[in-house]
Amino acid sequence: MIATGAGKLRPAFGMSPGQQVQGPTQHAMAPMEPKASEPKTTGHAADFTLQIAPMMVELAPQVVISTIGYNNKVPGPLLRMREGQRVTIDVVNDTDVPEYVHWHGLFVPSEVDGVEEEGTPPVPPHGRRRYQFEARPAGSRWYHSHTMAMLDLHRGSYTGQFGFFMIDPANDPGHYDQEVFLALREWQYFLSAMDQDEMAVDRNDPMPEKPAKPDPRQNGLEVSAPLYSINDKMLGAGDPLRVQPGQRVLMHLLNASAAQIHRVALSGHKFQVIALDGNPVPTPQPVDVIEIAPGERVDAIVEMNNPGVWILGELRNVARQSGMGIVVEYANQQQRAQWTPPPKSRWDYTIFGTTGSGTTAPHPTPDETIDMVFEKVPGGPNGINHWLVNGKEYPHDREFVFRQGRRYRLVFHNRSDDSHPLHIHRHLFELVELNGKPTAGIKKDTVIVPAFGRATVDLVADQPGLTLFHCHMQQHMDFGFMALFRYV
Ligand SMILES: [Cu+2]
Repeated sequence: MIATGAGKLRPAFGMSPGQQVQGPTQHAMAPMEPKASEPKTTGHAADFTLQIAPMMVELAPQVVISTIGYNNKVPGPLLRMREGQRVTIDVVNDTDVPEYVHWHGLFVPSEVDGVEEEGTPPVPPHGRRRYQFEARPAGSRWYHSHTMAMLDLHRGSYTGQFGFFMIDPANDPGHYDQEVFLALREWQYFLSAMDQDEMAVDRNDPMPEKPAKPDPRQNGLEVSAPLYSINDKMLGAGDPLRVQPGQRVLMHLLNASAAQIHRVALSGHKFQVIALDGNPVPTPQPVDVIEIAPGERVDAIVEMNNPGVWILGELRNVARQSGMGIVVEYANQQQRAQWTPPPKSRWDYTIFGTTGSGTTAPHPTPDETIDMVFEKVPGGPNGINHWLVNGKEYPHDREFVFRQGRRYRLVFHNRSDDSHPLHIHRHLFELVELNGKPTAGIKKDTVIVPAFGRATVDLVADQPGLTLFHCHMQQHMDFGFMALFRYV
């Protein structure tokens, strides 16, 4: 998905045929309607329509998979609008099962957040539902299916139901020459005891939550996949990303995977990271490698200052050779695409923040601290790993409670040997500490808590309504790794 034109907004996108950007239609905004489930009663046309239906994806010549997608595209149509705009989205469900479309990273009420646990009504099978909300905050958001999949690896985030949702700020800083949207994905998920996600854990890492004795139980099944892509194409199968020397390319990276944390590099280049989860960082920094977990977004500018033909791809050879990459081709360069492994580097969110110096505490004192402890139950029914939040699988007898206007400090204790991307709905949090390293100013909605690690985040409870919290790996979420916050 490539959009050209420096910072220009809709509708002037140079996209491949059939890949049309949906822009809001111009019309007078109707007053808010009652919760619409009957489209006949709605007074005006929607700004966007998403149709959920089975589809085929040609990942490469002669490699075609079947999945469920939005508008017969993977990713679905780019939904783009101005911050604060009131948006109406009709969702048509041409499948046999109820669906939920979740607007990830937006401040929207529970009734339209697209989450069953929060009380959003489903889009019924062969029916439709209208979602209406105000688009905010500005930044790289996304939308995706939020149904439970359990043992059905052809539902929820295992499918192609995901897309980019860009909310442009009132003042677009856009100092770039080209903008690209890159969604990382795997396909044809299966269950296996081999954990592909496992990245060599650095034994020197602080592991503040590591128990004294290792768990003797046999590990259970996790989700793996044989095929990888960026957007809908395996490495080499799609059009290259064509660039000119001297260009500044703004890359919107999204990990739309159901299961895997990815690390990517662009041979011969650095990424200047400017935003995490769509939120500008206090200290933009150049990095060789971006690590991005399911649910996360990273916006980075790449200075095209090294003419050639290069591969932007996953660091693990198996993932890149199975498709996770895209060729970056400078004008008038014809050689074979090159992959050169990046210098060894460690992803560290805190380098993009500000550090508290001396006596000035960068974070206001929280009104309350909530400790959340995450543990794995290896194996279990069907050999699947199960997950506990404070000793219990979801649902919990007593939910976690927010009082409106209060400032909360959430401390995530990961007592498992996997890293987990933890996501909270309808709110942003600020990273306070990661494995003992303090930081400030980094606003996110999803954070990787490393294996046996600890992350502390602050959040102001200012979005009344049920609020779901979960690991963004579909299988972990389905098998216990969820909690519900309730406002009192
Ligand atoms: Cu997880």
